[in-house]
Amino acid sequence: MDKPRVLVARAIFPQVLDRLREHFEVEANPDDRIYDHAELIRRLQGKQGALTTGSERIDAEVLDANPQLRAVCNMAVGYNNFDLPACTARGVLATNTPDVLTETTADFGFALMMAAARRICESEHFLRRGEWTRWSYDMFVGADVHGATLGILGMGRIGQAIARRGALGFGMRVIYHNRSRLPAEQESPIGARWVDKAALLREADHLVLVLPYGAQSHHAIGAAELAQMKRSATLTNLARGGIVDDVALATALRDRRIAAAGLDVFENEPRVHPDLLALSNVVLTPHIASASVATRLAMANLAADNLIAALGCGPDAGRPPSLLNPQPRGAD
Ligand code: 8YV
Repeated sequence: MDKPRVLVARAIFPQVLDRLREHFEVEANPDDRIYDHAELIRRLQGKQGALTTGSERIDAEVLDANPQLRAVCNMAVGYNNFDLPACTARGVLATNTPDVLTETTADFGFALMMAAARRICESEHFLRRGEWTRWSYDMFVGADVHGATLGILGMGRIGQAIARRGALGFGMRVIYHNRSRLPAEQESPIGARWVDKAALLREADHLVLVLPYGAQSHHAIGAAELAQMKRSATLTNLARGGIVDDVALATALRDRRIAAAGLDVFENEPRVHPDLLALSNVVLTPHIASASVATRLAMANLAADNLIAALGCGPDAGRPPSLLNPQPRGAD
């Protein structure tokens, strides 16, 4: 019997490609080109499955042009690049990579928050420019992290992992806002307290954004929200561009409405708004929160496990480990 055909839309670890080749006829992308929508649609012709990343948009147009497609497996926990209802309506299994990146992403979020609070990048650039000639009492004074109030918007797995680091490692008081409150047994070990969004903005010394992106969270942090924050506060966005209004944030940082920010994601990434690039009180990183070797390998392997199982192969045949649409039409 012919092996099913799959597209691996971006370059991934060769050993993961080898695993996929045991089950599938694989079209890979060794040059790691980013396909535009038309090319993605064309390359999916005749493919039963796809391993995608955040750069591939899987929408109704892609699905309707490829009715043979049965599974789309994202190498990311976020899946705002998928039109999930459109997948479900067409019986296409959709999967993501939760859990394997939680701790790595939380480490990075903490690092970004600390870099912003303690002005690590700004002071390093100053030193490299040869401007460090003497000590002074107020040189690069920033905000303490230990003992401060950590505010978390979006208390999912990654939010909770950041809260644990703050509470248990740095003696921080943790407040959070989320659609649903955590059960008491999850709140109490870290002393986390649910507050409404206004209180979160008002009380946080360091606000970290870890909520999913969608129509409801678009510009969840804009000029009005930034105006409610402490002038000494920092803002860290690990989640998705578009949750923060980048122009409003650049204005708030320029006017010292808030003290500093750490951003791993941007509204039009990989393009970064020039107003942000021009500021020294913002730490900018290129969407690398999950980028440890071990975690990226685990993400690629989980995406492969999902694809293998979704197309009826391997030990989990028919039961992909992280299925997003448990009951797609016609999938049983
Ligand atoms: C990915 C991410 O690296 O998992 C996510 O949602 O944002 C990152 O870990 C990126 O989306 C590439 O797919």
